[in-house]
Amino acid sequence: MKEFIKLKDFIEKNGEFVLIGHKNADGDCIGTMSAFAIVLEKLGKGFELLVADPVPYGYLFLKHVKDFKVKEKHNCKNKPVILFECGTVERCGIELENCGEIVNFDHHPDNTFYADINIVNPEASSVGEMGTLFFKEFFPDLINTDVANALYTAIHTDTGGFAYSNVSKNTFDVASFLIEKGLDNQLVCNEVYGNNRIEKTKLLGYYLQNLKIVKIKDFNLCYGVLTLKDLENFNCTSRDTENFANYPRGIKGADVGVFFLEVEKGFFKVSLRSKGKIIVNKVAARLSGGGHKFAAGCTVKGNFEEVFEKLKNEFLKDE
Ligand SMILES: [Mn+2]
Repeated sequence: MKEFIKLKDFIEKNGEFVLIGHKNADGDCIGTMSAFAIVLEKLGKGFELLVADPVPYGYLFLKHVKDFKVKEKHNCKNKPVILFECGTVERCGIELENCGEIVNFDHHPDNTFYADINIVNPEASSVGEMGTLFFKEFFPDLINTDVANALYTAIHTDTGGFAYSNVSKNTFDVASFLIEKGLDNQLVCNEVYGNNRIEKTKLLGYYLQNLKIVKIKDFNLCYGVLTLKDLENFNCTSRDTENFANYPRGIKGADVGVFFLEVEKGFFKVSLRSKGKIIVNKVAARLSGGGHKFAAGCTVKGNFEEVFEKLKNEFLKDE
């Protein structure tokens, strides 16, 4: 990408950076931020790492992730900022003041190109894939096992383990390159997928036990719901529900899977996943959310029944 050279200049000319992820940052976002932090450190640069929500436990093994600060507001003091996977500045969920030059590093098709440097590639499986290509081009000697593990975490989690429609030849090429650079893929998979709290696994059991499947027009939607009360009953928080959205789609006969998670009293985060027949980001966008064609989300106000009706009505409006 020709914008990569602008990012390289941006990194070289500045000394202190603010790296910021999107709200409810996922493995892709967190892994890529970790990789950038390691490379910046090796270049002798300073940085702060900010997110709006606590990092899910499975990513805490990545370098610098324990140093992520959870913030509602932040004064950037005119330092340069890199926003990861934020289609708009607001998407970071942190109220930012006095941003310096901004880099927008994303792979979502609904990105609004709001920054001074926009590096947006909707063809990429993940920002981890984009980050790997960037480092491979400009800082190949700085990619060690820690960087490779962080980028591989990003790619592996955002592609469902190389399973989704976003995977391309590039995705496998960068994975292969990361192996050359010392990737410990077993460590990554054990940490990310093999380290679940038992409370989380029991919550997952309850969630799966209560999945339902309904027909909307000509397609089947499978969904699961967790309320704040459910989380409390299982001694869990929203941090324990990462990837829960992928299970309903995995059901035979389901075209779309939906996970409804109550994130605040009377507000549900709605995560939509499609097997490929139904496009879901249009519906999410009409409910003030967004995302990819086959993986999108939004937050909707109401009790569960109201939220479900709103979503169903949006699907009915689709041609
Ligand atoms: Mn991503």
